[in-house]
Amino acid sequence: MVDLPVRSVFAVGAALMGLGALYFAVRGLDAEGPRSRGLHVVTALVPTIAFGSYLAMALGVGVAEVPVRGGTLEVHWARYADWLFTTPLLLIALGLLVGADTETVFGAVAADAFMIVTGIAATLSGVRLYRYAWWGVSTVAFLLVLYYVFVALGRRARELGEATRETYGVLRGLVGVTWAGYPVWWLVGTAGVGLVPPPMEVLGFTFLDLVAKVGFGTVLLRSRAVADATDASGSDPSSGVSVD
Ligand code: RET
Repeated sequence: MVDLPVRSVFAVGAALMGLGALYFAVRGLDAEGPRSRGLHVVTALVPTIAFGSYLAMALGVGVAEVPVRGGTLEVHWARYADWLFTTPLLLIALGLLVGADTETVFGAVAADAFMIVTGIAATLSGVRLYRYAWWGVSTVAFLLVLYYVFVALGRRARELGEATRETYGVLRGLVGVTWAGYPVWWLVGTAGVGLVPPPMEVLGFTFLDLVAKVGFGTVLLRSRAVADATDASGSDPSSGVSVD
C-alpha cells in the first residue's frame, strides 16, 4: 500500500505533467509546417503519457509488490511503462529538430528501448546479483543512447543553422545530465542499495521526470529553431524535412 506522502508527490507530479501537456498542446495549435507540427505533437505527447502514469501511481494502480529474496519490494511499474514510450519520443524530438535520417533515429530508439526493457528486468529480478547484472546491461545501452545524442545526432546538428545548433546544444546538455540521474537514483534507491528512503526516491524521480519532459519541451518550443522549422522550403538545412 502506497503511503500518503508518496501518493501526494504522485498527485502533484500528475498535476504538473497535465499542465505541461496542456500548455504544449495549446502552443501547438498554430504550429505551421510538418516538422514544427511534429515537434509540438511529440512535446505534448510526452507529459500526456506521464500524466497517465502519475495518475495511476497516485491512485495506487501503477504500483505492485514484487517478491525479492528476503522480503518484498514496492515497484512503481507505471514509471517504466511511461519511460518505454516517452524516452523514444524525446529521442524522436531530437531527431526531428536536427532533421536526422531515419536509420539514426531508429538506432537511438532501439538502444533506448533495450535500456528500458533491461531496466525492467533489473527491477523485477528477485536475486540481488541479477538485479545489478541487469542494471549493468541497461547502463551499457544507456551509453549507446548517449553516443547517439552526443555524437551521431550532434554531428548532424553541427551542420545546421545557428538557432538549431544552439538549441540542440542546450537540449543535449539537459539530456546528458538528467538522464544520467536515473540509473544513479535507481542504484541508491529502494531498487538498489537502499540508501535513499521511498518518499525521497519518489521525489527525486518526479523532479528528474519534470525536467526531462516539461523542461525539455519548454527549451525546445521556446527556441527559434522550432519557429524556423515552420519554413519547410528545404533550401537551408536547418529547415529541411528529413524525418516526418
Ligand atoms: C534504469 C535502471 C537500470 C539502468 C538504467 C536506467 C535508466 C533509465 C533512464 C530513464 C530515463 C527516463 C526519462 C524519462 C523522462 O521522460 C531503468 C533506471 C540505465 C535513462 C528521460
